[in-house]
Amino acid sequence: MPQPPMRAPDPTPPLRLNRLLLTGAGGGIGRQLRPRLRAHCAALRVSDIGPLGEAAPGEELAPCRLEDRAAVEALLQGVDAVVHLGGISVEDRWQPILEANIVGVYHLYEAARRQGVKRIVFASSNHVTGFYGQHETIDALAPPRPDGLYGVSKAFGETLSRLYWDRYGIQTVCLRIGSVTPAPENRRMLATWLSIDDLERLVLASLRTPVAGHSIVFGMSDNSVRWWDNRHAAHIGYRPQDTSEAWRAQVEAAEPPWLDAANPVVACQGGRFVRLGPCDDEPAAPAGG
Ligand code: 15L
Repeated sequence: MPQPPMRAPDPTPPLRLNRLLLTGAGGGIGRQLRPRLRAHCAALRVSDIGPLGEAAPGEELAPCRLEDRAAVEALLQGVDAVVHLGGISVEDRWQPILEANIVGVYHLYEAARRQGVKRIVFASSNHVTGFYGQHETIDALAPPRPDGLYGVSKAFGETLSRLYWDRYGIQTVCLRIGSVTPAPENRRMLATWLSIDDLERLVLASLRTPVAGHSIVFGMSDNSVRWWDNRHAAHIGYRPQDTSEAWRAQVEAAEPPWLDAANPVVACQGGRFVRLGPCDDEPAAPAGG
């Protein structure tokens, strides 16, 4: 099916970092960002628990489990900045979320503190605020309303990174990433869609801004349907170039305009995530005698 043309990427000059660490480099978004980030550093250290493939010129392969404190410490040695995509990126059972997204993120920030790493771009998620309604517009100051354990774990990462900014001066830009797919797949994604080119722009802006402090940015393209207001992140200088509007006709033709306001899956910003998990349901223990 022919796709609407994307706007041409803007020619941003390279960042010229010495060594950048990309965690989660083997995941869906990581695999796409990896070649794009390589141009911006002398060395790109790539990490994941899964396969990383061959090292391209200028890359260092660093397989790592985030729950392994010593391994994370070694991972951050000699690094200027981190783009942290690692960990669980969907709703899951508590134990893997605890290990990767709670303990793992703590290890990352502790290692950053000890190794003197001063800038982290943290892949948070729109699921930190997934229980807000699709009729609402929220900004970074709206209290979290996570739609599952995954959203809770990302809210934890945002809060932990806030502590490490306030106490240790480690700057973090938390990206509440929407839906990174080649094209918006449904009506919800007309609001949440983030093109991979715009995500690259957002990551680079987050690395480039001289003063990031602790910032929260909603990761969306220049969509007309909008639930998120980035007014508190203007200092990041993120300028999305793509828009879901180009796919509106296709999406609307495929999905009739129904809305069951009582159904949280279509009424909440988090979409189907609001009905996933917690996933630890086990048969009830037999009643005691
Ligand atoms: C996310 O946080 C997930 O990582 C991704 O798989 C999508 O489900 C996305 O949110 C979304 O909300 O569409």
